[in-house]
Amino acid sequence: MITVLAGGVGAARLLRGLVQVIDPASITAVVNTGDDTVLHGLSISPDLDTVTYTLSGRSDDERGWGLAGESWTVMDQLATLGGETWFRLGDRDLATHLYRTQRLYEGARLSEVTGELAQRFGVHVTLLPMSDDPVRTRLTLADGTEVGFQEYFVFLAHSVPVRAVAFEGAGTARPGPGVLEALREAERVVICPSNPVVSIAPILAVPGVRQAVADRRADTVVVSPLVGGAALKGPADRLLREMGHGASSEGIARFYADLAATMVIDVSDEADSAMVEATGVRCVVAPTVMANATRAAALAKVVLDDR
Ligand code: FO1
Repeated sequence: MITVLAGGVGAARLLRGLVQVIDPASITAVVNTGDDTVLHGLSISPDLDTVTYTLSGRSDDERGWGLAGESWTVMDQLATLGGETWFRLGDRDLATHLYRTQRLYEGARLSEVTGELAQRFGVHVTLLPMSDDPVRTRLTLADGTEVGFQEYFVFLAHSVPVRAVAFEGAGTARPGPGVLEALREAERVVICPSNPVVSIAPILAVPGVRQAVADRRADTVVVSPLVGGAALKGPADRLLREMGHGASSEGIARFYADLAATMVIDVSDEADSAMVEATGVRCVVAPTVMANATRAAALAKVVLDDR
């Protein structure tokens, strides 16, 4: 079994590569729920949905979230009513949130609902929420105001400086069912090229998870989310700098030094490999920009085969 720590888009891309190279049923994804939010009374789990939709082949890859061929009738009507429409919920996507909200209301756990949705979407990778307990990423902006993740990422278009990041509820959250076992039993643990500060860190903040990954350091490989010191999408480079880690291959290596023995960096960053190795992390250089499924499969091979 291969176990991956997954955020949103970057993780979905690598998973799409992994399922081409090995049996999807042999892959378990521990997915970030720190982005989860309640809007219009609906329970929304963006990273779980992005991974589910992408693996089902029904995601809108252009947009990076939600479903392909989406219509926006409800959002348009809500706008005429003066409702909140800054967080765009497509008509089909809404069905997912209605289903999840109803099941949670009936007392089902997020992990159960995630399994039901994965099954309905024909996804054979095992998707595990990092926790069934609520963990919410909160950001304190440079001006002192505190906002929820989606307010930062969408409403503010992550275009504001951040002073601190916290994961509300992490202290009392329990690892989701199967999470620690998946980390202990995996032949290989893969940390996906998701945002280290707000997509991977919340997973590691769930008590027991960081240690479980550290215990597997020799078998853990991380794919850098940066290419040339920049994120391909989203605020990873800015947040890494703002949190004092540095937006570089070396900064990423230090961020994960006690968790992963190996790091994959892009060919354009080949010159960084000596510095990465100086941090005690073995460096593998390969194309990490997953522009299409073929490139994703090639990177998946590197991630799996290299020991
Ligand atoms: N991202 C946006 O930039 N704008 C949106 O309106 C938006 C809506 C949305 C709805 C459902 C969903 O699952 C994701 C959505 N996202 C949107 C992406 C979301 O903010 C990110 O996927 C994560 O939270 C960060 O990876």
